[in-house]
Amino acid sequence: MTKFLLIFSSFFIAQIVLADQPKDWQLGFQNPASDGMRDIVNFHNNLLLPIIIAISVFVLFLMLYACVRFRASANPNPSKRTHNVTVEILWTLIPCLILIVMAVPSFKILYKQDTIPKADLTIKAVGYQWYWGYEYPDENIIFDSYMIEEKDLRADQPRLLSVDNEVVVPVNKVVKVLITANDVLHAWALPAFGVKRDAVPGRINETWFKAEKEGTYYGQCSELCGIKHAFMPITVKVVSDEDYEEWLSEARVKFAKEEIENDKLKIASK
Ligand SMILES: [Cu+2]
Repeated sequence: MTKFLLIFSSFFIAQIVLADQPKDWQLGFQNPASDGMRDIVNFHNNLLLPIIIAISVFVLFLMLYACVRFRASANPNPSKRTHNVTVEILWTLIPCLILIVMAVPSFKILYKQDTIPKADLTIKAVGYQWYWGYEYPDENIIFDSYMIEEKDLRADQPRLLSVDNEVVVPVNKVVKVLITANDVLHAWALPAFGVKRDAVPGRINETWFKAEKEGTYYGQCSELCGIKHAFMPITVKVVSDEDYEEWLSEARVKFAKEEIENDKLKIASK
């Protein structure tokens, strides 16, 4: 019994520690890593779930009650009634009220997500068939982010979610994400931050997040975009300010925008 409890509790502890990616047999959301996602989880757990459970239980009760109470043997002469004004008003009004009760907090969350606070840094994500390209416009950094093939994965890298070049952002900073696409519709989505925006060719969408704890977070393209739609994951590494500065200084050299463009020009002129 103790052994069972140990295994059982370690399962939950593991869930808390490695909370940034989908798990086998997972139920519900990933653990939130931003304020926005916490709002979504609270809305779902404290309002939607109780309403869903109450309605399901009520409907089940009605069905069972009707089956027993109005069964043919107990009710040889069936009622001929077709209308009942009171019941009709009630079953229109009550669902309307339930919808209003749900809509108010839901809109609050939507508007909160929509107002972008003053950004500490901006990144641009561009969807391609089938990988993501990233730009740090203020730092002159540009790079592509491809999924790592299964055979090349390290032991700590999750399958279908790891990429060669991760997006790196500092912890507790407002990150504004500009999202667009270069060919077809894609969507940049990161469940732990509560972020999902369509990437539309010829148009720039905006969203934001403020990651509250360091770690690696995984997301996927969430708009059916072609045959390799499932193979263009998103990996965001949230690091301390010092680590971010260190990464920046390396990335400014490794992913320098001008140099890449000059190289392209050189190749074109040859
Ligand atoms: Cu896509």
